[in-house]
Amino acid sequence: MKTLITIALVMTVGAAVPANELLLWSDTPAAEWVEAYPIGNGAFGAMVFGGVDQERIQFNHDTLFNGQPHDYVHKGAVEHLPAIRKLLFEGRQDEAHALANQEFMSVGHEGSNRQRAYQPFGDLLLSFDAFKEKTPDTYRRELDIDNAITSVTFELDGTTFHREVFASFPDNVIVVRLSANRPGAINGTATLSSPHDRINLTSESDELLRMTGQVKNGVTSFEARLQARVEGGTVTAHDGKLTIAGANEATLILAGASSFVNYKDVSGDPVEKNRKTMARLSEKSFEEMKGKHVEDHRALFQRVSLDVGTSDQAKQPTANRLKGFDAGDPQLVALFFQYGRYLMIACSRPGSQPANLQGLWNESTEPQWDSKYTCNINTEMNYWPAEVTNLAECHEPLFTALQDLSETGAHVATEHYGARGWVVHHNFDLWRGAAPINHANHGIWPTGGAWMCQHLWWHYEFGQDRDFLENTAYPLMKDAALFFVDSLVEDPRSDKGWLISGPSNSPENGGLVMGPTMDHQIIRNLFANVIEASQILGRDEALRAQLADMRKRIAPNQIGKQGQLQEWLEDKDDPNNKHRHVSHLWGLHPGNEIHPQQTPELAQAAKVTLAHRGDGGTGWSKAWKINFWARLLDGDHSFKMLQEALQGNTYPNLFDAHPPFQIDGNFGATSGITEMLLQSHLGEIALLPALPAALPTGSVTGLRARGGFEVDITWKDGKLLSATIQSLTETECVVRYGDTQRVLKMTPGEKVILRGEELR
Ligand code: FUC
Repeated sequence: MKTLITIALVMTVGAAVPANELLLWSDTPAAEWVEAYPIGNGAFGAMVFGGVDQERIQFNHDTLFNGQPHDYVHKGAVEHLPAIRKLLFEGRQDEAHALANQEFMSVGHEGSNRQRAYQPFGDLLLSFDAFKEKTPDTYRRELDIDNAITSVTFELDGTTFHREVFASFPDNVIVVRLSANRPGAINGTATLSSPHDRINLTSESDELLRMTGQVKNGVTSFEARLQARVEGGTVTAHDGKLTIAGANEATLILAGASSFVNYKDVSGDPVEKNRKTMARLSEKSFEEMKGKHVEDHRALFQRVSLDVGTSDQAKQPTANRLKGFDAGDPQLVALFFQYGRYLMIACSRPGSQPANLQGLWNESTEPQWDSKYTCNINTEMNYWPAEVTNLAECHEPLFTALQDLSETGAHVATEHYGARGWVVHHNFDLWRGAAPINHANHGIWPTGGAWMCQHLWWHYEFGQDRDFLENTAYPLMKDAALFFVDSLVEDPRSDKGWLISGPSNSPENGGLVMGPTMDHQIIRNLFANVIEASQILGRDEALRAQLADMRKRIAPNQIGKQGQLQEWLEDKDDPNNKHRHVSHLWGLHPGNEIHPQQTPELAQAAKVTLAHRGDGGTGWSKAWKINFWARLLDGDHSFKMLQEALQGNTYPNLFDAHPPFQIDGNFGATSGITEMLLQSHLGEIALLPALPAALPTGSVTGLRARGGFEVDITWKDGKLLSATIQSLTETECVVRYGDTQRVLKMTPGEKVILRGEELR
């Protein structure tokens, strides 16, 4: 046991945080996929099981989807739009569903109206025959999220074996290191497997194994390439395996690539890509690769620290802390918060695909909901923590996808709505399908693109990058707004002249309608952001005026007869409906139009709605409620939702359990914990706005606030001790703590330290 503790300490030396704080660990190998530990470099990643005699490293590449480049547009759908709206205005929803299902949905593969699914790549399997049927004397498996290395250490027959696995972004490979404290002790085989078609294993040399194939039910081809380097001993290739014998140490390097070039083109050469990747590493030692990997990861990860106290429970295997999680284990809050940041770095880096429903990690050829991109909550939730927890670069893959979607979505806007601009419905896939899918009773929801535009605006708000605003964000946001300029309609049933959205859905609740509240909140937000951006850039004055005029006429939030916020135009909410989506609270979070201080009546109505919906729900639903309650400035209820999520919707490897695994809940929780400590959506920086009693003392560094600020906060006994605010630009900001406000005038780079007493 002593050896193991020493190793754990040695491995975290040099980290900015105390040992063990940023570790997931277990005293057994993973029996299930959701016990394995995830690693990733944005595009290429794996789940590492840590078996003693059989190690399974199940790997993914984020470009492996089934299907092929495809335009999902339903030509001529627009002809039926007036009739669908008319049926809805007349209250004939069943007929509207029937007509829309027939005439308005995507035209997908072989007549289906569905999109395509994310796929696993394959397995790297290591076998150690000498360990078969033996029980090690000691065993420890870890995921150190501070250095992004997962490791296994065990003692067997007097020898200590150590395995480290990481996915390097700079080198674009997965690296496995096998070592032992006795020379010549490394003996075993390594092979590759895949569930796809035309799998072929070949060796070009004794050190190299290649696996080629083609995605089942798809056209994308791929290659995985495994190189073994041994120190002492030998490596030989035969029968589709690499055999290592009598080595002191061995390094396995795995590269993976596909023929995907972009959503319209799959003519790339994965063999050539891998050859280049490997060639670049030919002179690099394991230590060099590891050093570069750790440095790259920490450059992002260590920007933020969170300390809310230590827990005795950290001495327990991580999974044992979940069921009984409460205020007595504050360290798990920090670990879960940082785990979300770890996962973001691992599954979304510049050049990769955005984080899908499972981030990057998927072992099934038929994953739940195709493990694609559901943008009626899930995709956006994935990116809630990106800016505020100082991982702005990780946001980029979403923006690249939005560029694609603005192209496919423009075709949908024309063919389905006769409108300018672009539109995305509730899902997209690698082929950037943007038309409605599955069924009219949830698939026709035109505000997916508009919601994702909020992320473009946030990227500007937090980072103040005018170039990004001008060249990337504004053109996309403006065109997204144009879609609604052309497609909002005046409600003929009312004399109020309200503009409404539709046909649409309040996500997944109640079927096709005209004018769901959420749509209006999203569109108001989009219009406001386009107006502000156009002012900053000094552009499009006429459009700005038009958007401002239309914005005022969009149907407002309404409070219903039970005091609830209405989900629809009509006052028909069922107080017993526990539906997981609480879409009409979008304006509370992630929107900014409902707030206890600025719109107290609406905030009260939001509370009534949350009371009706209850504290249950899927993983992401609870995660959203952490954020909602923090925005309602009720830190204790927010913490309760975190407790619900950890106790009931978290797997042993801390993956969110929808169930099944869906990564949004991880990111939603990281965002929610941040919202307890810092909010900046109302033109002021609110310090500790929703601090729960369960976290009375702590500190956080490196969070970001809108307007271009970095913020550190320390607190004790539930009260602010100090806050450090650094400005990126020449600016003025308002800082709030409770009811007290302070105005700061700052120059670029200036740091202002505020003491708690000054703000009380
Ligand atoms: C939406 C949600 C489900 C699930 C799916 C991927 O449809 O309603 O709960 O998260 O997306």
